[in-house]
Amino acid sequence: MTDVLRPGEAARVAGIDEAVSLDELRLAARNHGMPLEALRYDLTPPGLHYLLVHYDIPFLDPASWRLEIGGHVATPLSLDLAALRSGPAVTHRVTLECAGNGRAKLLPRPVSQPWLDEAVGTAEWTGVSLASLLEEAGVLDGAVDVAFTGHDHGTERGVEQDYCRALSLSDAVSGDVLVAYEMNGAPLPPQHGAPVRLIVPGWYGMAHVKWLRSVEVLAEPFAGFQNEVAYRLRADADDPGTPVSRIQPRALVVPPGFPDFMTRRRIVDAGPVELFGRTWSGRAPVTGVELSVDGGLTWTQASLGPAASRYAWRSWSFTWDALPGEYVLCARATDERGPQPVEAPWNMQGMANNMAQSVPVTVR
Ligand SMILES: Nc1nc2c(c(=O)[nH]1)N[C@H]1C(S)=C(S)[C@@H](COP(=O)(O)O)O[C@H]1N2
Ligand SMILES: [Mo]
Repeated sequence: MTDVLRPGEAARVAGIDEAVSLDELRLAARNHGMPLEALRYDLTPPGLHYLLVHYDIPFLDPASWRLEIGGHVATPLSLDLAALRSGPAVTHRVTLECAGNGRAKLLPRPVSQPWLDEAVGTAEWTGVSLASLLEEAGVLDGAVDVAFTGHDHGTERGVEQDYCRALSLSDAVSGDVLVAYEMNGAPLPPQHGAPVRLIVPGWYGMAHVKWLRSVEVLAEPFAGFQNEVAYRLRADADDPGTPVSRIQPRALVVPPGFPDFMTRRRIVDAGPVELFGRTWSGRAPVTGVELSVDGGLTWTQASLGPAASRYAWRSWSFTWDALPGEYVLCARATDERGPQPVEAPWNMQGMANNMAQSVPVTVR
């Protein structure tokens, strides 16, 4: 059955025994994750970076593209790509993660893009600071929010819309927000927002508006769908919920050994096994990573690698003396606000589930 919801209808939650549907499979085939073995790269090669597109990837001509900056400002700006590129360039290394990462592991499962653990990637984004563009436009007194609109258009739960997200004015002008035109030193690929996207370091993916068309300064609080309806942590359909914002702490391990084709269960030879992974958090720096080989019953500290950037993942490693048997590896990160949970934090839309990853392993 196709889920075309009427305006205002809540996202659907699957029945306890309901399998992933063709609609969810279609979304999963369009929106791919990062294969976990690519955690090895400091910078994710663009084809391996996860991808999430609500509607269609728009077909845009960079030569005629313009960015309109307007609303509650003294001097509206209309910039082409050359004007944007002539501004002072800034580069930040940023880990992006979809707020729906981990959704498919929730029970019952909210029906949407069915991510497991892999909706993540790290890139170097180059562009102009949003704060400097807003300063040039001259934000007027009384401004509260800034709305960012993309060129893509669709319907979602019965509401027709351009993809649009807002930040508060204070979040928009602080925290190194970028209007980015390069990913890892090359023009943005179409699927990642060409020619220009927003980058909001430390925030879940939904804030990083791709195919950016306009920046509008608002004197009233923004009430658009993606902020008020879609990206909220709700306990049930009547709960107005709280907005999803910064990335919760997470650690992932590169699955060791080799996989079984169908189940992806790992097979490892007994002896010392060098485990390697990444950890990140958008709310506070990660202070530690712990590893469990018994499914989360007992934990041991792993070693953290150097912190290369405050907005990007960090490596960690652990030597496991593996004896023959069956194991479930788990990794969990801690930041100054606490560790990742071992139980999934359930909410209606399956957002911000940072429950610890588990990897079944057979040691032979
Ligand atoms: N215009 C637009 N921007 C968007 C989206 C979108 O559908 N349209 N998806 C958002 C979501 S939900 C995520 S997780 C990130 C994904 O960025 P990536 O595909 O470059 O990894 O883009 C965000 N920006
Ligand atoms: Mo997302």
